[in-house]
Amino acid sequence: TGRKPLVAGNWKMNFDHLEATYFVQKLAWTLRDARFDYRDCEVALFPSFTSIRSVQVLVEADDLKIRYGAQNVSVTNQGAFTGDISADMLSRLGCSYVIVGHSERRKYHPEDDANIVDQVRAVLAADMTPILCVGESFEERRQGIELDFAVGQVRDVTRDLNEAEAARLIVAYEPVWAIGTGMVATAEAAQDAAQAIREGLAAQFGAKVSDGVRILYGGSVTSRNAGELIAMSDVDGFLVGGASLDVDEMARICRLV
Ligand code: G2H
Repeated sequence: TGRKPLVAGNWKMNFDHLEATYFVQKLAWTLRDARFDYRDCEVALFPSFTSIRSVQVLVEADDLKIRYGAQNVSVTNQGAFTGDISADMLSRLGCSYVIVGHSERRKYHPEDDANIVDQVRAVLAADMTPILCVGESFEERRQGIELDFAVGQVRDVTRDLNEAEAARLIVAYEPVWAIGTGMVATAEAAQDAAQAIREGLAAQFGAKVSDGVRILYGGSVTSRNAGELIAMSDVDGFLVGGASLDVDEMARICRLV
């Protein structure tokens, strides 16, 4: 496909900066021992804000090929916004990616589509790549409208982007019912959703853009199910939560991709 697979480890609210440092070192050693080739698969980690600087120092000191990013970002660039972190601050820490619109953010914080659109714009303006998360809840799946729902979520966030901006997106399809539940989507269901999202992007931005956009699957990914999921033609990698907290699991998933 020409799309380089990406394994993204979303640590959520886990690991302090010492645990993060230890993990990155151990993952780098494990992949080195396995003669893992970063040209075949990109590896990215998403620490808490408080650990990003430690990860940066280590990655730069040891010239690691592991990339990293943030789990969330402010929509404004600076000023009187107590507790917020701007996209520029993240890009100066060497972040390549920012996860935008994760269902846990949508659920626990007032993040609606308008806010998510602004986050995507802020990330793009700071020369980083947004990983836009979409996915239906159990209710939409029960009604059989899951594909329309996920495609609609992508459309709602991207409708005002131009082709060049859309081409820089990564989309993560994460059915909410599969997140942290151990109930992984079947490979066929993940493929159907990824394909529908790609077709939606093609209708909006043309085939050249949609062919290049990487679409990840997320939701209870482990080394036991990653192999059959990545075999699907429109699944270009994973957003891994729980399993990304285990170095050996993370390394195994990277090697399957
Ligand atoms: C989905 C995923 C990572 P988990 O949220 O974003 O988490 O793999 O624990 O289901």
